[in-house]
Formats: sequence, structure tokens, C-alpha cells
Amino acid sequence: MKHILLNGIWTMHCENPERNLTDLEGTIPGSVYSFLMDAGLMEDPYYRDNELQALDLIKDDYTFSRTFDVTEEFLSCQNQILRFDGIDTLAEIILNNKKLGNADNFHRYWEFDVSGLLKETNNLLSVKIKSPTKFIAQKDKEDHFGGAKECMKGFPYLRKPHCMFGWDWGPRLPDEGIWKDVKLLGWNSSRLEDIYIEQKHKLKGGNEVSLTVFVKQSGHVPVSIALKTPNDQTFFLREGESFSVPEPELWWPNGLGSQPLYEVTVTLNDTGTEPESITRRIGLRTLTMRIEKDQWGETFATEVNGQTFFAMGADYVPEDNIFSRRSAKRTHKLIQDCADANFNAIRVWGGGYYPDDWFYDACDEFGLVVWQDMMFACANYKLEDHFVENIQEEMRQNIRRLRHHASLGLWCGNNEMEQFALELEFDGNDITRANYIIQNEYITPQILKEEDPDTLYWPSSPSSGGKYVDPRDPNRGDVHYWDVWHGGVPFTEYRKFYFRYLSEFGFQSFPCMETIKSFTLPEERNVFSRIMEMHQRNAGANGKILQYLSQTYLYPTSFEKLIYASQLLQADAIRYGVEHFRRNRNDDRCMGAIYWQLNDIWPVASWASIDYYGRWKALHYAAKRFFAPVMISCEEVNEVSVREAVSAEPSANISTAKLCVTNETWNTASGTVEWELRDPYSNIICNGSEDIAVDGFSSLWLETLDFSDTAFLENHLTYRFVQNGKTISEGSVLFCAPKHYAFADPSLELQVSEDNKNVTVISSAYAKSVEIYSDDGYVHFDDNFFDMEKGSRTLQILEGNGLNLKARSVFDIK
Ligand code: BMA
Repeated sequence: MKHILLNGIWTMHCENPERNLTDLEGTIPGSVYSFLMDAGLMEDPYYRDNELQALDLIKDDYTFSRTFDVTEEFLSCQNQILRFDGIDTLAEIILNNKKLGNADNFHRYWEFDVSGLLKETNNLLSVKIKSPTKFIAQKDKEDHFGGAKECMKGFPYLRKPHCMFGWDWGPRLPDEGIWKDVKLLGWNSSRLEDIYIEQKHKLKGGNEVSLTVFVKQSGHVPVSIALKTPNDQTFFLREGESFSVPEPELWWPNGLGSQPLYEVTVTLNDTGTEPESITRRIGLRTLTMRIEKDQWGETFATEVNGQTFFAMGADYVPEDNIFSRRSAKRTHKLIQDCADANFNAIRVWGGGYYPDDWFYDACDEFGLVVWQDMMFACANYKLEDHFVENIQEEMRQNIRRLRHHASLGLWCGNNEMEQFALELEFDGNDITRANYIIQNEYITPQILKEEDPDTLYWPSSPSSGGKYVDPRDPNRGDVHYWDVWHGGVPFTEYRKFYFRYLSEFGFQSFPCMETIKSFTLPEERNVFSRIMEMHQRNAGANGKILQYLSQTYLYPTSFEKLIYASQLLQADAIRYGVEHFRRNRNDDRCMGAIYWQLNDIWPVASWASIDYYGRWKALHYAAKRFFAPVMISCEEVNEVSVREAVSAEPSANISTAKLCVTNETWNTASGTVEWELRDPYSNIICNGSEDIAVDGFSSLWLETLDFSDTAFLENHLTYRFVQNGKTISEGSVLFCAPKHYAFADPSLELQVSEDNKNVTVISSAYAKSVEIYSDDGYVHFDDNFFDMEKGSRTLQILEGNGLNLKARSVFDIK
């Protein structure tokens, strides 16, 4: 196979002469926005309200072109193909004045036969891209098919990431361009098209794993198949014949074992060109969901190599609305941040795109089990013949690209469509209700049966298994629970449910100060300013943050304090839920907590735990603690959970605490639970300890502690789980809302080590949610936003420097 890469410098021309944008040079992969920004003709669309002008640009059509030469050798190939790995989106492709064809799906690659059309020098390739906004508006006018209200009307008509047209955390920036590589491919006798690797496992009585490799090629040329083991041994396999892997090393999710990866390389020797090979990195494992009837309904637990475990993670959305800004390095860092926060799972949400290979490579390496939605979300689709063929090809291509990954846990038909189709949301009717079933219970599973029969298919998220049978059932399948946040109910509601697997639940906060500074002028740093509201896309959300804030903290008197308090609320809401679900994991009852959402597509107020610039909000630090493999938590009954308001009739017994240790590892966790009831100065009022042994994959509850006869506004409980003298997990709870607790001034002091690698925080009293920060830039630590008693604690500075560090705690919110 011969390859000629056609990336690099192209020119862009706007078809609207009024814009006077002709022959602009830029880089492909790239887009209207990246070309204009590179040429200095456009400000960053994320700054202030630049989004509006950027959206206006998309009313027009643009042509991207370049000239190129090809070698004589290439011209002598019998087969010549022009391949676009990704076009955004509605395009006409012209080579040397001959139209090759059209493209109309962002999620697919496109190939055109160019044999006989190329010359040695000065070939002219043009890609004319049509305005996506005009297209969807026209389609919607002709026949309206509805969808998420934050998204531009008509979006279901175009196979382009829905969220590029706006979402409740995303701007409307539906760019146009060529978002992946462009190349020429030439071959003679045969082209290596694809490989499929089948694994067979015998789990009982020792691990036996056999592999069979199936090869798809256009001709009939002998191939060689090599298997490289994690310790660099190589074995040669025969096509279609089962091979028993000697001493197989199994792949495990993060926290349950290591992630050994094997490489399968298939090589085909085409006549007269270089050998062509495909390498797939795989992990030896079985991975599915255990779905079995039980006393509550049906289990829905991730099962790896026969072992079920509690899935811990978040929902992933595209990392950038300007696709040329994405990179392997950036994604690797994000996935590493997930592993650092003890994630073992991640859900790719269906309103974005099928991520790049590097996303799954990172998940394979860090041990994150991927819940993979097909790219359909919150919409009704018109199932015309062309649309159906288009999505079939889209799914086939992406399944073939991704099916070998060790991390691929399941395929899911879409985001939230079963419940909405059933409820006739988005202007639904009998047709949209029927279309949903045709697409998700016939078309999609049929393709998966052909292309990836060994990976589980789940029809929708959420679902109870399909067929419109109660998709919101809390006792079966996965659930999206939004009464906390969208429904405005207090966090304490989480404890009323025992969801089998929560694939979405979330709480918003504002992004980090540095991030806010990146898109505002100083005078706009007020959450109700026009610019802050442009960067808050969920209607009513700022009011919601303030409403929850009013239940929890004193009134924050500065913008910075409000930002800080909003992040604490978010971290506490999700912690409250996750700890409860993990406590109730025995007998596979609650087996997953995937919070909405991991990351942001641009700088915005949202449910993300890591903001657009990769900065950790309080929630991500909290996740590191509440997703720890061995975790102690407390089910407290306090004024907040039992009384509607402080003015309600006084009631007794509002200060009890039940500690619980959850162990999501193989080994028994033996150690000591220690607790103290303390006053605001950290003086101990009473204390206790208990030696316990918690079996692997289980939770152990301790006896209820009753503090009802103590001063609930002045005392708090601190608890920890200690193994061999080392604190493994710890926390503290109040028996009233933080705003009503009699905090003493902790007079936080900081001492930075000479080498700038550590900072010690010294507190003279109990301090809640201690944040160390700098006004001069983002600093990342091994822990932050933590509770501490009087004393000191040393943290590592992992990113940024120790200059001008400051500390604050809940005491400062006023
Ligand atoms: C869920 C998601 C998204 C949305 C989020 C927050 O339902 O599937 O569509 O952004 O809620 O509202």
C-alpha cells in the first residue's frame, strides 16, 4: 500500500463575496474558525460573546482547496483512492474539475475512487462545504423533527455532533471544515481492509484464553499474523485458526489489577508496494453487564472476567468545540486525571462524536471501562432511506474501528431517547415512537450482531432493557436521576433511592477563577452579567445555584467566594449521592455511579468536574476521595435531613451517625475505624474506635452512634479508617447546615517548602473544605477542598508554583 498524506497548507475561500475572504491559507485538519483565527481575522469565539459573530459566519458556504503532486510510483498503482477520515459535514468533493461525490456525515470516513484522475503535478483538490445552519433550518421548515431545546432547530437532520449546535453546557458554534486526515491510498493486488479478533475465555479452573484472527482484504494475498505479548514475546498465528495464549495475562479495570496489552499485527504483502499492516492492541478479558432477576428487580453490574464491581466515573463530552484543538496529549491528560481520581469507568455521551482512537488507547492503558453511546441524543429522527443507510455505514465504520479495545464495555443505542420517544417529547407522535424502535431495537443491534457480537448492546441510556418497558425504572437497568438539580430537591433525596446503576446525575458550578478570567473583562465578573450568562447555557441554572446555596452556606459577599461556594455545593451534592450508592453495593444492589459530567467543551458554568482548561474543580478532588477503592463514609441524620426549616417545630434525635466502610478491592480490608465528636476548636467531646475486617467487594456498616443529646450547632463528627497506622480514608460531618455551624476562625497559615514542591497548611481550629489557591494562576495539588482538624497537613504541588498561595475554608463564606 502506498500512502500520500494531503494534510498541511490548504486555502479557504468564502462563497459569500461580501465577506471578502478569499485564498486564506490555513492548516488541514482545520475549519472556518481555525483558518480565520490563524490568519488573525477572528478573535477566539470563546472570549466574551464572540460566539455570536462566529455563528453568523456559518451562514455561508466555504471551499477548501489545495494542489499537490504525486509520484510516478503512486500513479502506477492499479487502485487509487482518495480518503477523508472526517469531513465537517455537508461537502462536495472535486478533483481536477471532476466531481467525485458528496459527503454528509461528520461521523464517517469517505473514500473516492480516483484511478485515472490524477496527474504527476498540479492536481487540484477542492472540498466545497455547505452551511449546516441553513441546511437544518430548511429541513426543519419542510418537516419538523424535534429535539433538545438548547440545540438549533432541525439538528436531528444532520449527522454532525449535535452539541455543536448548542447544548445546555455548549455554545452554538457549528463550524465547517475537514476535521481529520486527508490521504491518497494506492495498491495493486489486494488491500488489507480490516481485522476482527475473537477472544474465547474459560474462566473456571484457571484462565484459558484463545484468540482467532479474521482478516478482511479485497484480494487473496497471504497474510502474516503476529501476536506480541506484554513482555515482548512474539507468536505467529494462522488466519481463522484458534490460538491458545500461553500464560495469558488478564486486563483489569483501574483498581482491580493491571492493564497488560497484547498487540496483534496483520501484514499483507501487496505486489509492488510496501507491505501494509494493521496493528490492534487488545486486552484479554471478558466484559459485560450482569443482568439477573433479584429481590429488588434486576441487577445491572459491570462484570469483568467473571467479577462484578461498582462502576465509578463520569460522562464524557467533546473536549473542544473547535475540533482542530483536540489532541492525543490533551485527552491522555484528561483520562489520567480520571484514573488519578480513582475512576474505573467513563461514559461517552451520545450528543457528541465517536472519540478518536487515542481516547480509547488511554482508557485501555488506565483501565477505564467505556460505556459507548451511539451518536444519537435527545431527538426524534426521520428514518428516510438515505438517513438509514448513512447511519448504518456510520455505525459499521465506528464499530470496526473500536471493537477491539480492551476498555470497550458496552454499546448503547443513544442518549435518553427511549424515555423521551415513549413520552412523546420533542413534538413526538406515533411515527417518532415507531421510528425509535426501528432504529434502536432493529437497525443498530443488527449491525452489532454482524460487527461486534461479543460486546453487550444496551438500547438506550437510561433503559430497563428496551421495548419501552419503563425506561425510568429505578430497580432495573441504568437511570438518569435529575430531581436533584433540574427538579430542585435537596441532596438528601439521593438517599431515598437504590438505583442499580446511575449513569447520569449532576450538579452545576462555576468554573475556576482563572477560567472565568479567560473569557471576561474584570467588570463582567458578576454571575448575572451578560457575558457570564452567555457562558451559562442551562436556563435558570444560576438561580438554582443560588437556591441550593441559600440552603447551605452563608451569603457569600464577593464574586470569588460565590465561585468557591458553588464548587463546594457541587462537590458535596455528588459526594452525598455516591457515598450512599457505594454503601449500598452489597448483593450487587447499587453498582454504578457515573456523574454528569467529566469535562467541558468550552469555558462555561456547568456540571463538569474538570473545566475546559483542564483545571480541577472541587468536585474532581472530592471524586478522588469518594471513588477511593476503600472508602469510609457516614450516613448522618441531621437537622438538614429531618427538618424543612430551622423554624419548623423543634424535634429530638437529629444527630445520629452510621459509619460504613466500602471495599471495592479483592482483599479484605482490615483496620480500625476511629471517630471523635469535636467542638469547633477540635477539642474532643467523646470518641471511639472499632477494629473491623471488610471483605473484598462489599460494604460494612457500623452501629449507629447517637449524639442527640449534644449541641448540634457546635459539634461535628470526624472519622477515619486506619490501616497499619496509615489513614486510608477520612471525612467529617456536621449535624446542621454549614451556614449554621459555629465555626471558629481556623486562621489558616501556609508554609511552602524551599523546593516549591510541598505546602503545609496549619489550622488552629476545625476547617471545612479548605482550598489552597493562588490569584496568580492555577495550582494543582494532590488534594484540595478537604476538611481538617486543628493541626497541619502537607500537600504536594503537582502543577503551577507555590508563589502567593492563599487558603480559605467555609469559615470565609460570608
Ligand atoms: C442529561 C444529558 C445532557 C444534558 C444533561 C444536563 O440529560 O444527557 O443532555 O446536558 O442532562 O441537563
